[in-house]
Amino acid sequence: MKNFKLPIGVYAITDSKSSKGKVFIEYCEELLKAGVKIIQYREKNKNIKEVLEEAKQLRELTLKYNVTFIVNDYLDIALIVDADGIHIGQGDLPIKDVRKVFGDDKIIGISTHNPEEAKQAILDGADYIGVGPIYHTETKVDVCAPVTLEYLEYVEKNISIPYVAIGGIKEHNLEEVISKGAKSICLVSELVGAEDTYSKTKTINERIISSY
Ligand code: TZP
Ligand code: MG
Repeated sequence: MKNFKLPIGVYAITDSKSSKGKVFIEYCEELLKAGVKIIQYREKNKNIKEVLEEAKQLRELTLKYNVTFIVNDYLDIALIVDADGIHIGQGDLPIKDVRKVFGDDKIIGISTHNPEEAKQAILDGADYIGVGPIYHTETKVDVCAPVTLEYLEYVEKNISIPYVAIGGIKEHNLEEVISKGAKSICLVSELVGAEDTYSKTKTINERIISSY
């Protein structure tokens, strides 16, 4: 997508593992009501029909709230539900091939862990990159060691496309991430697993926005 910008504030991601049995569409609505402007559907533990059903539900909700909707991993489901974008990992289909099928008007994001991957993402035509895990995280399995604030600083200074900081970010270390210049920040378990997802998300989203 031409001139894509990530919205300043929380980049929300769904996660059934962190959600402590909450009803999927209910905690999603809390995230959106709290002011989140982008949400990624990410589900690693359900079968394809359940994934499709939830993706359809969240697509409806994001249209109602006018929020950008990204699907993790599943190109077929992103196409079926007409998502705004897809988020892929280093081990997934190459960006160039995804672009051929998904089209120029769609958003493609890719997770990166070092400067080489970030530079390659630009060459491949990614619209934004994920930068993480900044800190230790339990949410993503088979994740690499934390990339630390050092890689975040590198991206802030050297990478021209938008990025989202992710991984182990909580209310207590949020300031550190903001201080490096991150404007789009993803907290998964901290928000999805919060006792009051709405209030926690609202507070954190406003803290990021008011820093700029
Ligand atoms: N990619 C890198 S870390 C991560 C993903 C999807 C999970 C982040 O979850 P949390 O709970 O905010 O550490
Ligand atoms: Mg993936």
